[in-house]
Amino acid sequence: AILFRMQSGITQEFCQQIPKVELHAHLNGSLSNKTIKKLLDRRRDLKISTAAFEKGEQRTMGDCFEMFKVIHSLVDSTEVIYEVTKDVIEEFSADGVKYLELRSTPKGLVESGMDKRRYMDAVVGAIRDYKHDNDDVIDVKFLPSIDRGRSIKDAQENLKLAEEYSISCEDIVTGIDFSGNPYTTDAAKFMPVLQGAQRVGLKSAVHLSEVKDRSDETRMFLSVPPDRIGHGTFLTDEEDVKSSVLESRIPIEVCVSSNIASNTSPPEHIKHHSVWWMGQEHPCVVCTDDKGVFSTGLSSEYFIIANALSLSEEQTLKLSESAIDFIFADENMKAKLKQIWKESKKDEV
Ligand code: 6MZ
Repeated sequence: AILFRMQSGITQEFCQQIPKVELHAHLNGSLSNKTIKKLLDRRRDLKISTAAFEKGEQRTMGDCFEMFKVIHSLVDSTEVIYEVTKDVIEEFSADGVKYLELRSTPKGLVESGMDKRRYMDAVVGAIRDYKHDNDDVIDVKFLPSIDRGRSIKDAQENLKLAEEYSISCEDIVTGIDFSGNPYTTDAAKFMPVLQGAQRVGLKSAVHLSEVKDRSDETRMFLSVPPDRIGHGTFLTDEEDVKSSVLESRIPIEVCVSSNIASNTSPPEHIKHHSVWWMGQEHPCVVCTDDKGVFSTGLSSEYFIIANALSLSEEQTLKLSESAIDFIFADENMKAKLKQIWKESKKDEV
């Protein structure tokens, strides 16, 4: 159990120690250096330069999407998907995450015989096996992603798979993610897909206003509406958008390091848009986005937020607990998690 200290100033250790919920993690962006190195060593034939992986925090949004391409060339079979999914779950668990929603774009690759269905099976299988082999230390859900950089046909296929797996694997697939390069400008074509997801009862986490000047698109997607907002970096640019989000109480998934590294947020933590939203008591969930690509972890993100907002230890724990209300899971799961938080407070001083 956690021993609360009276003094102010949150430590990295404290953030590591508290139970946490991770709701915005792209599988292939979450591969650690260790996992990448393992894959690079195995695939010397691809002659991938390691330079792309050495930039650390000096990465623009463009660099990130270049990195995803490189990572995708390494994660090219169902065996590798299965393996890296387990690695990522293990790392989140070691960082104190008790409930994780992993999102990933189902892909097919003719060369390795991997089709989208096998991709789904590999992720679901890894989640099940990890839980089984590790005494239920972490609960994991899978949100198939729709990539706005790809075609509408691709999106519809992913939606269909998400729907099918939400029936056959209802304990694991509970919703979808809408993501991809935010600079693509024809996202309107995906409206029927988001509406379709809602119609079949899938929850949706939608990247909104991650980059500037997307207010029309944001208004359109907000009309669905999504169940959670990814980033929402520029939601406050337009009065009507800002007030409709405030009124809707749709939670915002906050990814500070990702936004700073991809240059959509100023480097000072205190200037991150989430500080304004939290000041309005709007629901916000601290997340990592791509812990590998941005060299971060969930406890580091809590450390950043807690210090930017001068939170006490109690307030930081309360913030991590508040995320439980926004998970894409049923009431039993919420009750199970609330019990974990309760236990962690037992020795409060
Ligand atoms: C939008 C992002 C993202 O699906 O192959 N992705 N989409 N904004 C971001 N901010 C930095 N970070 C990651 O994981 C990689 C994919 O996740 C999405 C992109 O579509 C990227 O190709 P998966 O597991």
